[in-house]
Amino acid sequence: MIASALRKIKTFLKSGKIRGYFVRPVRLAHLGLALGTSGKSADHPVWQGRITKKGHAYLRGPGLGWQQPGPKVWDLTETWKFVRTMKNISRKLASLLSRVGIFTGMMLATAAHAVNDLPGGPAVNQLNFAPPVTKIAEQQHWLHWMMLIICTVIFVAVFSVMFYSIWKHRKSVGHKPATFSESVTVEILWTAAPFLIVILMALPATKVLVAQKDTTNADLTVKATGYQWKWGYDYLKGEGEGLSYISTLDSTQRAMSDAGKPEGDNYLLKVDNPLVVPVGKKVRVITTANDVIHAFMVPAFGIKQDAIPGFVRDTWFRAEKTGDFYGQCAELCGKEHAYMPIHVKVLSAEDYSKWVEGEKKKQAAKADDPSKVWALDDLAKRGEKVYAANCAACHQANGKGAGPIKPLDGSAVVLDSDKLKQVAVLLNGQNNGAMPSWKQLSDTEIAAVITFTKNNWSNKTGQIVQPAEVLAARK
Ligand code: HEC
Ligand SMILES: [Cu+2]
Repeated sequence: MIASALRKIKTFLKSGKIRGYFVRPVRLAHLGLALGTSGKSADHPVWQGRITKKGHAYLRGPGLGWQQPGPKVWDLTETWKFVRTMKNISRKLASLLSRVGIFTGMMLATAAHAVNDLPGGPAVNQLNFAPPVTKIAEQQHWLHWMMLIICTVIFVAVFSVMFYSIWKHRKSVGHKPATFSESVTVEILWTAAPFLIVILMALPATKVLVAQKDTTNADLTVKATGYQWKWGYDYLKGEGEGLSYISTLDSTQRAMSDAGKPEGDNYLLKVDNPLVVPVGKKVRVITTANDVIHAFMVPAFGIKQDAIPGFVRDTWFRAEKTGDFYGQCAELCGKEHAYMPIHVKVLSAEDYSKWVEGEKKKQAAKADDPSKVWALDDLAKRGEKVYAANCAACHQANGKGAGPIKPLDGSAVVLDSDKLKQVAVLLNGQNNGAMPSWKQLSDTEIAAVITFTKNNWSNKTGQIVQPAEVLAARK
């Protein structure tokens, strides 16, 4: 490295631009300095300079031979080395930057074709929080930016002072360290100032936090229950009281995921039955879970609340806009954690009333009379649907199960002539919940799915379980 640098300098000196006449006084001053000669010779027309391989400088003036080797002129060669390194670095940086540029350009181009922002849901290349739809979310944004700005200002101020001081007082320019230790003024200042700043940030943050937790005086109370892997919504109080349904991932989404071919802006966010709420009304969401911990999160509303089995937690929101808003289970809850999205549909007051009416009618029509006596074929047909919706994810469509999930095809429990055995498994679960309890299904649904399993695949028991038998077993 140094050898080659020297060679370059030698060529430069020999190039004629310099021989016999130092065109650049600065350079000569350098050499002169290195040789210990006076700077005056700088503009003498007939000085000649040369540098040996070892970095020694020779100087020849009028009437003088080559002077004995002076001190090494590393300053020149080092300067040259530095310039070369800097050039190298900047060239490498430029090529890296252009490569990064090309790469992101490609990514943006492909992404732009594939998906668009989902209003109320995630945006393409989203950096900021979701656009707020509630006062709370708005305040969270404000807090976030306020604190980020304060932190940035402090960061820049502290590091500027630090770097400036280090640079300005470095040893190589001859600075001697000060010898004082302890300064009461400074110590009081740097304790009091951060304390004040923290208090200033904590005050508004606490205000928002308290507002977030104030779930009183709700217009509507909905219980959200986390299941592996879906949400159950029960309207407990307010308009729509008594409505209750399960919200699962839309089956087309599951198919796309299985095929590895995502499509659409609401990929894995589309559900069969969204949570429907009225606009401008305070909605209290009570969260709990049936199996493991889940979490109910809707970013646009600024809410995120754990749903814990055996516990009840709550949160609230008042949506200020109608529309569709999306969230997801936000607590790792098993292998299909990514498949239990939350879709909240905010309707105007009239639309909401209409929706409630319609749902009430539907539920009444669907409400199965548990005392109805079914024919085997009808019940099994109904059971096939229940099975596909609830059981096939684990036991497979062919009833063979997988790994620790026992097969139902040929299972002793399913074939047993004591029908109550399987009824008990479905109502209570088995093996500490490895097989979950299905008591949230209706008597008819449970009776139907049992009848289906008892008369499908190689199971040909001819047995039928009537809803009344399930109802009786519940007690
Ligand atoms: C989350 C996965 C999962 C789902 C969903 C599920 N099961 Fe199971 N099921 C299991 C596991 C695991 C077992 C085995 C438990 C054990 O080790 O004893 C099991 C066992 C059973 C058994 C007992 C089998 C035997 O031979 O002991 C029956 C009956 C059964 N399930 C029926 C159903 C029905 C009907 C549904 C739908 C309503 C269903 N399961 C949904 C996981 C599941
Ligand atoms: Cu979950």
